[in-house]
Amino acid sequence: MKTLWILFVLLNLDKGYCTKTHDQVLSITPKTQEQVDIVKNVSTQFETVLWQPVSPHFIKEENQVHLFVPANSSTSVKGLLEKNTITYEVLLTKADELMAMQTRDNSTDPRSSSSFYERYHSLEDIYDWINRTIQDSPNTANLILIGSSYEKRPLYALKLSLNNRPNKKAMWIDCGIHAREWIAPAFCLWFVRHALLHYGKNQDITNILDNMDVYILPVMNPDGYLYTWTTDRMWRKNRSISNSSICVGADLNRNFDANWCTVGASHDPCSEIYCGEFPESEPESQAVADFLRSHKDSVQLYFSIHSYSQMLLFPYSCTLDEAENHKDLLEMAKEAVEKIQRYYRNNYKYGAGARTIYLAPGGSDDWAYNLGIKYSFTFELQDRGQYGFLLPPFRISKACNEALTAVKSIALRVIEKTQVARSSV
Ligand code: 0X9
Ligand code: ZN
Repeated sequence: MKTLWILFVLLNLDKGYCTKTHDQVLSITPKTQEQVDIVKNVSTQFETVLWQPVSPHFIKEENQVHLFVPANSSTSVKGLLEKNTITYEVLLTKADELMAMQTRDNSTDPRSSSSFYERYHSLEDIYDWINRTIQDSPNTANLILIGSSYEKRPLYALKLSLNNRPNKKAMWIDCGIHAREWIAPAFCLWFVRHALLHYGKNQDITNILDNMDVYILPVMNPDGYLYTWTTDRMWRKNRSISNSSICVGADLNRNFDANWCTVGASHDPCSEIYCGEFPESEPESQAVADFLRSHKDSVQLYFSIHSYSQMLLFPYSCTLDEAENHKDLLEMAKEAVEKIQRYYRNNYKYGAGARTIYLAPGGSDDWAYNLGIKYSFTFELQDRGQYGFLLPPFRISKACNEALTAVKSIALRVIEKTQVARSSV
């Protein structure tokens, strides 16, 4: 009898009668204004996280909404959508399993093993990696402490300086301004490895490093990044405590002094696009701004690495106005994106931020641009929503290689342009 009962349970499990509910990501397309309002409500009233767009304010008719729905909200959210005949499909059926996959085998391995770079790493491991990198390459990689985070974690940048030419120019790359965009820190590590391993062997990276020093900040938002590993994988902002609200964190990419907190950012500390109390109120954005201010004569090229949506953006995002060298920026972005298409068969959109995605003031790229760094880009890496922020480790290599191709293409153009400019004075 007991055996029969076990058999019965097993059979039913197989048929799915006892199926476990999972965290999921839904792609929802509201078709009318009424449906837009319902989707906005769903994203705020239920325990869900909006992946795309970044804030309910941007939800529009016929535009896809990517919504992370934890298992416990699944029935009510889907029920409500169905009741209102709102079209949706399940983008990720088992997001919880993907999350588990992303943190598997994250422990420190010898960096010689290439698979180290094809995995995501905890903050502690990244700090450890930084230390080992400067120890292993003492003549070429230097450690710079540019400040500390709200919770007093160090903000370490690496300076890659491969030769001692006088008056060398520089480029800056920051990664992980938004905590949940894990592919971004992975890219910073990828870039450093590529530079140190291929200098003198690969013509492009050699040319770049012969003409430019590279400053790399692998994790611009360490408190947020740590929080995504320990508590909430979907966290975006930093972890600063507000004195006017119980909500935590400011969006560091709305906290720079570029049309700060105008349309496209929010004064509400509970919003994902909260601009902070005042420009550079957050220690992380202040540290980056201070560093760039004091190096503005040498830094010619700025990159901020984000995900997801596959876009190469340039100023402005804080206004619909065109940047003064718009044509140059457009040409560089176009060339970089064409290379990605040619070598990796992947499509990236490109253009001025405000016209390509949305108005988003207070961003680091616009601020750097206004400081005088005339080649300034924000890179949204893979993918387009298939996995979104939960891009699996097996996709890291391609995502980073295609971004690397684009970064190198742009850096080479900047070198070319500025050398011509310098030799003609
Ligand atoms: O909204 C952002 O901050 C960026 N997109 S993300 O999905 N990674 O959050 C885009 C930033 C574009 N540049 C500026 N807003 N300045
Ligand atoms: Zn981002």
